[in-house]
Amino acid sequence: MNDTKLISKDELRALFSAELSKMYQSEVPKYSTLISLTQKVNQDVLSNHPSQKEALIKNNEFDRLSEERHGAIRIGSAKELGILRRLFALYGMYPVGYYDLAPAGIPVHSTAFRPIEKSSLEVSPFRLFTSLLRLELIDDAEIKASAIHLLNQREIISPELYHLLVKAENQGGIFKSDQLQFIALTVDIFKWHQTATVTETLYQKLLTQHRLIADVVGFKGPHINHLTPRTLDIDEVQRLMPDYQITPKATIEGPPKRNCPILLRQTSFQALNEAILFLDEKTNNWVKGTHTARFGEIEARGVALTQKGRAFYDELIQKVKEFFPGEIKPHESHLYNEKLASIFSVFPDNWYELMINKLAWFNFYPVKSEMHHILDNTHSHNLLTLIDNGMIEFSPIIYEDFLPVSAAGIFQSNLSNKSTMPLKAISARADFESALGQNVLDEMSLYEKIQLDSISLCESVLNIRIIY
Ligand code: OOG
Ligand code: NI
Repeated sequence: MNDTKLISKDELRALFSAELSKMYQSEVPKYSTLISLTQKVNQDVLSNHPSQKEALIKNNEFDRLSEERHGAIRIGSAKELGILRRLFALYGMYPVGYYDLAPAGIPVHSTAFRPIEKSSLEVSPFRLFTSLLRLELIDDAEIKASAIHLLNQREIISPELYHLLVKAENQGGIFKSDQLQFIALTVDIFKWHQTATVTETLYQKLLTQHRLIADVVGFKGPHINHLTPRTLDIDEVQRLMPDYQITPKATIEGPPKRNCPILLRQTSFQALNEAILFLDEKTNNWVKGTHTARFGEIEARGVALTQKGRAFYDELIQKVKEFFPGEIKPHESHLYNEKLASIFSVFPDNWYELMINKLAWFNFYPVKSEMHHILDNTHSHNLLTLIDNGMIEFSPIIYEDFLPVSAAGIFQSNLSNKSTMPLKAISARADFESALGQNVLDEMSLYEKIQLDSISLCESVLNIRIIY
């Protein structure tokens, strides 16, 4: 093998995602169950709806589907965020979006590390929702000091991995000969540690501040807390979960079931109560305890919305929250779903309307046709006319990001209800970006670029200028 050949970031990310999934399956057997269930439901959808299969193939989404997942991690310090940003860049994963969870009473702010180019997304859209604890929101000075002290001492990256990282930064990527070790050492960062790094007394104190604080500060590293497969029919997975001995949360987060799916719908099962060990400072023996952090989640993805579409979505979801401000109980789920559907009935539910009203982002394709030569290239053509004349077709650009209201719902359903903190809703985006070492990328610009590139391609194939 040629030692100094670089492996592509896309290939590296696909392997990393697969290895992480393998590890999490061995750690959390219920995650394996969730994968089997999702695969079964996806198979059924594909065989019962050949047109949906065709659409996926056409949109280059078919191949990525079975490998598609996102994960989530929680980290404790600016230093950790900075180093992970450098590491993920080598996997072609860049920070997109700023999510402030403080208004929902959760002491973190987050970004999603993900690929950004269309061609990279087609190879592996793997994303990691990464939350940084906001220790400044701990009000107890003594607990805050212990947490900061512990996190300052913690090294989440091994010296071997740091060495490979610096080498890769200098040489412009990972050599094929280093790839296996690089991936294995990266996966290691996110493994579960059964032993806490704090005494039970301190753990209990951290817990009184917030469950998330105990989850981050009490352990050696940022264990992956869930991996989420993508399903083509989330309502069906939700319905079947109990048959697989999995209890889902009462409702699916996000928009209602629609003919033309928008954004993101998610559901999860309760975090597991897991056995852990604390070191008893008096006897120097390990003592048994429990910790709840890791859970299961599945999601269905639809079209990415434009600023206009997103503002409309936010307005409607806000209305729903006004009717159902707290966590929805299982016996209320029927009422909730009815209300959700009725409030969203004003949101257009066919692709053409979403497109002409510029509510969503689309890929445009020139249709293979002998008619092209009749197009007069001495003047510009209107995109809509070209669509109406059958010269151009379009398909949805899939949403690759997250939703803060849904994320808050997922966080909360896995913490206890008591676990929200009354936090002042002060956004700390500048602090987050300075810890990160760069500004987060703007998701809207990324979708807009994909759409514009697709129009440019139509222009060059049809040899005309197009106005949109
Ligand atoms: C992340 C919760 C949010 C999502 O998909 O929006 C989330 C966490 O619990 O760390 O997973
Ligand atoms: Ni998630």
